[in-house]
Amino acid sequence: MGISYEDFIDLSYEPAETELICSFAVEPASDMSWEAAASRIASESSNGTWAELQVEGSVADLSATACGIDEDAGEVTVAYPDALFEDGSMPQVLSCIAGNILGMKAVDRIRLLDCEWPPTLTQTFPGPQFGTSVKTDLLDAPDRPITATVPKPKVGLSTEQHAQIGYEAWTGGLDLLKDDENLTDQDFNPFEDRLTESLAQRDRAEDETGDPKSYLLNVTAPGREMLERVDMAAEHGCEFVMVDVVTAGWASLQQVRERCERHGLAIHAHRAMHAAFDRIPTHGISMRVLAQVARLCGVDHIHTGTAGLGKLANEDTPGINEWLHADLHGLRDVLPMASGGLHPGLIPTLVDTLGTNIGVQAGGGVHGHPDGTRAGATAFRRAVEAAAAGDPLDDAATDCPELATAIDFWGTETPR
Ligand code: RUB
Ligand code: CA
Repeated sequence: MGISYEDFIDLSYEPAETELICSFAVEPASDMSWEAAASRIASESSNGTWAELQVEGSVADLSATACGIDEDAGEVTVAYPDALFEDGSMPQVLSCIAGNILGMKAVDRIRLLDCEWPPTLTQTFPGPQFGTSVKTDLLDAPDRPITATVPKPKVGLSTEQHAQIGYEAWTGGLDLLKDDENLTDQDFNPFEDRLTESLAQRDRAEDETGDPKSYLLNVTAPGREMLERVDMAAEHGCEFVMVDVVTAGWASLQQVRERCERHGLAIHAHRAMHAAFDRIPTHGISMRVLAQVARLCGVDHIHTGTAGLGKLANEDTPGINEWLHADLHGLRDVLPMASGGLHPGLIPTLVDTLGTNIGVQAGGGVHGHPDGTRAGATAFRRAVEAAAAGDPLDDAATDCPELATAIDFWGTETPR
């Protein structure tokens, strides 16, 4: 039998419950009809090619079907049969649904907007070990966002300076110290020294405050080295590791997730480089899908932006967070982290928009406080508590001079 592009489109097709459904925003090339573009998307992302093929047997069972075209919305829906996918392999899944099609000449632009993950495929992935339960099980923050800070400047601080900033931030009131995305194992702040010195300061801060404190240690590295760093984090008593999930890659993340299960370590996902995929709204892969992929692979936290309040461009933070909190065939939920240009004056609107089942993170908005890191941490924590309780920020500032100073200094402006 021959298979060609027409075999990959059936607009009356009703997908089976086991199929993965993907929606794409599409701009067909000028010489392509919607049907021609849609059938090429389904073909190239499953088992077709440009030439008509003579095949025997059941190979057509692996073909995807373009089953919906909405020209007004500019969207195409494609259903993928379960047998097309290797169980639990995110690289393989993405090589289908977000692979060659992104460069196909039949479309001028194409963006993977959203996926409906079927139970069968979903359950071949581990999902998060802890998810939002870290708020209560590892930290004492049932009713408020957890709070984190990243030392600034991002790189260049010595190990001692880094750990000291951690101590100030923890004792000032924050739950988490976080490494920055490009701080890994450099001469000015070697990995193992940073790990031991930061944890020593964490223990000191825990003793002094009586509150649980934790450290998001960036273990991002090539291959085996990353797993060794995960092992070291566990040996020294970390509760979390941080991974730059996009730059490290999904296969590496899957390996880390497996190793973290052995140690009971949670994973904080930084999304540096996501904007290469999601910033141009008409092309690439949406942040929504990147967050879905991260959840399946098993991160416990992921950065999802600030709903437009901070310094970075974000798409639909509330919608992504809602998806991360919702049921996914028994997989655990994920705690979304809001970060990038936040400071106390932005927190009431942020919490109003995103709720309290999130983490909030500030670098400049803590360490740039006129009275330094500890005062900045106190102001940030107080702002988060007030917002979670629904109290006006100005009222909270009356018993927190650090917050009053922060509000005077930064107001409620979005930084650029
Ligand atoms: C925060 C910071 C984080 C970004 C990441 O520092 O640099 O790495 O928030 O962005 P600051 P996103 O608080 O000084 O801006 O969370 O959007 O991935
Ligand atoms: Ca950063």
